Amino acid sequence: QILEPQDQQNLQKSYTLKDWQGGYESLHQEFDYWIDDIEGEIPPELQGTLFRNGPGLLDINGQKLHHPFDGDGMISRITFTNGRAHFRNRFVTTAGYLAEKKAGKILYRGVFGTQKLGGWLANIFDFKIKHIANTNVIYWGKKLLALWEASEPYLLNPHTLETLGNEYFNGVLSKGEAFSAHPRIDANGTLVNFAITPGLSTTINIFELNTDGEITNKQNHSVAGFCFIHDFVITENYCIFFQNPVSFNPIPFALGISSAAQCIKVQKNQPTKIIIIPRQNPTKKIKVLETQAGFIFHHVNAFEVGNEIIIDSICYESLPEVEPNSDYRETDFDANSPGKLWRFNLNLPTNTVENHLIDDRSCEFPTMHPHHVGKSYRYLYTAAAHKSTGNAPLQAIFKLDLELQQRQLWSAAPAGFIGEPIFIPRPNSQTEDDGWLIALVYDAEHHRSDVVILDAVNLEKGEIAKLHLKHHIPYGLHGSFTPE
Ligand code: 3ON
Ligand code: FE
Repeated sequence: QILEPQDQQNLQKSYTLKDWQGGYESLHQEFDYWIDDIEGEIPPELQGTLFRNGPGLLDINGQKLHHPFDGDGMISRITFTNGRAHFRNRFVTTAGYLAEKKAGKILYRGVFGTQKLGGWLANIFDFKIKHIANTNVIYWGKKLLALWEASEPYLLNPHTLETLGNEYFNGVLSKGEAFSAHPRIDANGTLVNFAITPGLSTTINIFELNTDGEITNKQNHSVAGFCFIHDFVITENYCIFFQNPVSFNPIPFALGISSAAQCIKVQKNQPTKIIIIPRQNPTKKIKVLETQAGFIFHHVNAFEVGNEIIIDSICYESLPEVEPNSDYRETDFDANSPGKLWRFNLNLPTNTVENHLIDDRSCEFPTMHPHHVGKSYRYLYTAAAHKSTGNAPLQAIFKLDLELQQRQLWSAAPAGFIGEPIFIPRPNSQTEDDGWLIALVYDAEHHRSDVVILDAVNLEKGEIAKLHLKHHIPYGLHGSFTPE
């Protein structure tokens, strides 16, 4: 059979597995320098600091972690000032990080499959999981906080990135209490966050923090069944949670055979429960609607229109395998289902949900204008695959105009691999997409990372500036920008 040229192109991959794997090497060194290897020009109006978090170590003294989500949190800080940029990175010195560094071996079980050496016998009945701080980092109320959803935040010095201890918000959190890695800041400048304490029934806590970084309100709710909820959305009046259709069998975890997350199985044909909790007036009842959504890690945004709530989310048909004997470095992208953007329309009077696919492209780490959180919005940005269909590593930034259904793509393929983009509004901007997108791009050709700055109005004109770091940064999770 003779293939048409476009089919041949489609068969060709935009990446090699070997190039992609390079971004999963540990970074041991802690750096502190002005970036001087720059292509293009840093916009002088771009002033402030970008903080990023993610696993910095993918092994402990050569013993490989089973999954990147088990890696110790490392904070990177890029400060933009008067057209220059400064880089610094530092590990969050959690108790577990320090103990394993000293011992030179894995001492704890990780949530996503990392085990102590010695097989199940070495892990049986060990329920102590390692508390890491690798998922997000926010600067709020003059506090720099490293977040991980299963326990309390770590407080860091925003300049030196030194770990100062845990943050309990004047005793509102108790020791070991969860505080999620996905806070949302509403239009009034209130930070809203949640916490999940799973069990046979699950507790959902909702926190509101003022701009001084104090918790001013804490609600508790109990919902039926086990929950794995990584992210949520807010609107003016509601907090909304998608209870993924999963079952949890803790026995293999107790017996030392597998980790907690490996005991979670997606129940493909079960509905997702959408839990709608009023933000004010807690006497108003919680509403639970049902839909078919597969598995969700991240939402983009939500907003109310009349009696409807509209929510945009990234949905997977199933969870990627984290099986005990698998190696994430050998991921067969074609065998996993891609994350795709869906819109959910919740009709509150009729208790019905409609959903539709927004775009077929594989994507993850969505973002948008910070002032439109919980409100209607027009532009969505996300890391995405280079090609418009199929599952592949994130190599591109995709912009969607939800109003005019227009799309733009900036791609770093074949040797570039991308993490979460952050949208930074231009000071005094008048339109929603007037600003910059900044992302870390792992360049496999030079085994180093670049800080890439794009004009969010037009991604396709190419990068405004590309800042070459002296080293790579392992693929990260989330981060945030502060104009301070
Ligand atoms: O038994 C419970 C179950 C459970 C899963 C107890 C629990 C609370 C300890 C728990 C813990 C959950 C945790 C710690 C989740 C952490 C998640 C995390 C660190 C990251 C999630 C990232 C999500 C995505 C979609 C990343 C995508 C990355 C790429 C596409 C490639 O770079
Ligand atoms: Fe996340």
